[in-house]
Amino acid sequence: MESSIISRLEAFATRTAVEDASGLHTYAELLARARGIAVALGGQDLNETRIAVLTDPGADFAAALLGIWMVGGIAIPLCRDHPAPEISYVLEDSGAIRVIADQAHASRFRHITLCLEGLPKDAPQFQPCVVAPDRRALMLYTSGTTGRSKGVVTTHAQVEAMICPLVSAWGWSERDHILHVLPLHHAHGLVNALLCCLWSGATCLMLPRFVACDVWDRLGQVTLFMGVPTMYRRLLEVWEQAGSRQRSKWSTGCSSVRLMVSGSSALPADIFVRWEKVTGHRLLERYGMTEIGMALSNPLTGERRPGTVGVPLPGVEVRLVDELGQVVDSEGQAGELQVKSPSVFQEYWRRPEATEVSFQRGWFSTGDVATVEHGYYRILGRKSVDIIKTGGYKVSALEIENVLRSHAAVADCAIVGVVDEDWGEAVCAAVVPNPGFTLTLDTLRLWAKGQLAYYKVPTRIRILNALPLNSTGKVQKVALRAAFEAPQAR
Ligand code: MCA
Ligand code: AMP
Repeated sequence: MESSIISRLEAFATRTAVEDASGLHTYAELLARARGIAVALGGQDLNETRIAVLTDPGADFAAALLGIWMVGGIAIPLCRDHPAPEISYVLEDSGAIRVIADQAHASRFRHITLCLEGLPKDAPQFQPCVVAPDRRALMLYTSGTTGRSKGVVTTHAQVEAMICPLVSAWGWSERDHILHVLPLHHAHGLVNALLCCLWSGATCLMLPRFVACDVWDRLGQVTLFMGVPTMYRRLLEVWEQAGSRQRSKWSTGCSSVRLMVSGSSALPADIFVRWEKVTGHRLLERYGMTEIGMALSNPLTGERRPGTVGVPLPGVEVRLVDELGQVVDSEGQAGELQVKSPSVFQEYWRRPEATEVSFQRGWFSTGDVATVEHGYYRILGRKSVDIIKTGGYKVSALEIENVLRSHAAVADCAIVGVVDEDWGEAVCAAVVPNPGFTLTLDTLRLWAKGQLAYYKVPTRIRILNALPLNSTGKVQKVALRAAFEAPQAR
């Protein structure tokens, strides 16, 4: 049996799968393009060879993903905004042997690139390979507490288990039309938005990137929208700055939308309230993680409680445990959230120890602390101060520290996530300069931009003579964070 997503897509042949900058693409065209790519990859079972993808958002991206799956490869979506060191790290760590790229990005890799422009538009004789559901399908890179990001590997069955509960819980159907503005190298944009859409035979309208006015202009054409809280805040800002005719046009457009979802980081209560006032929609907040897909969601029909992430999705078991690993079952008591579900990932790529320590007797430990209140879960924060969520992206403080320490002027540094209205948390750096060097935020930022993804580049800096340490010699990050948050520090 070929991968079940591919056989499902065949049933939607004449429907529009993707609308992008180059026009409309039917499901039949998408599959034809995927066959062309599969043949260019050799047309035979790749046995889980890693193939990276780097394109602008659109039908090419979807076709590349499907083409890789047609020949049993593991797909690794890359981020087009990442600087060369980040991309090289992912390629080396994953052992990817090819990058499928569009014209805009192909020149970045030369020798291992398969440029989409030169590939056949179809290979009608080609039959997708038989790929068992328990074979590896996807690798997404995500940060952890231990430094550089890790490849989260999911099988075809696990990808399907991420899609199916969302399709049923959020009522996806062929009639849906989603406005897609999320990055494609993370589960939010890839699974929740794109793959759920294709699985349902719906249409995905993919914009080149998130631009608030463009989103407002397009909302009237769709039935679904998904975003991170920073996007909703940006949308509210431009709405509030617009004239009254524009405002009313944008607000009225939202009546065609049946569902708007927020996730990837905590949705502030003020955004929930302002969004409802402006659009009439109560945002559906849900909780998930690259390693598990989505676990908790407010209901499609029924009460959506602001500040909570709802209840377990179909097939997902969750529990809270205390510091000793004992299950916490009293109302309102905080514990670490653990998850068991068919959608939980298989492994961190080539990191068996990291995989093992992230499970406790079959339960995946998320590192998030939560409570249950009247049946609904509330996320309180992360167990580790070294994990920062900024603009919906997860970043590791340790990874940034390691990079900054390689700068000649930096003797030592500490990175903390500081509460920020726009980004949720902002990446802030406390830096001890080497004697004889002067450091400014601008010079450090400029340099860091060449090394790190844009959302990992510090936005604020404090120059210190020494980092504050506790009695065991560890940096006092909680105190540092408080110093950044103090009103006089802003
Ligand atoms: C961008 N900038 C930042 C940050 N991001 N500065 C500080 N902190 C940040 N986090 C800077 C850029 O460097 C640039 O600065 C300027 O802001 C504008 O950047 P631009 O690229 O235009 O981005 P943006 O439009 O400002 O980006 C905001 C965004 C983006 C669209 C909200 O952050 C985004 O796409 N977030 C989505 C993340 C996501 O999908 N996460 C899912 C992972 P300069 O002008 O100086 O260069 S989580 C997940 O998948 C799990 C499963 C889940 O639960 O969903
Ligand atoms: P990632 O590792 O990038 O997949 O991000 C997963 C993390 O995002 C989770 O472990 C949470 O910390 C955070 N997250 C996702 N959704 C929410 C939410 N609705 N509220 C708070 N945190 C969230």
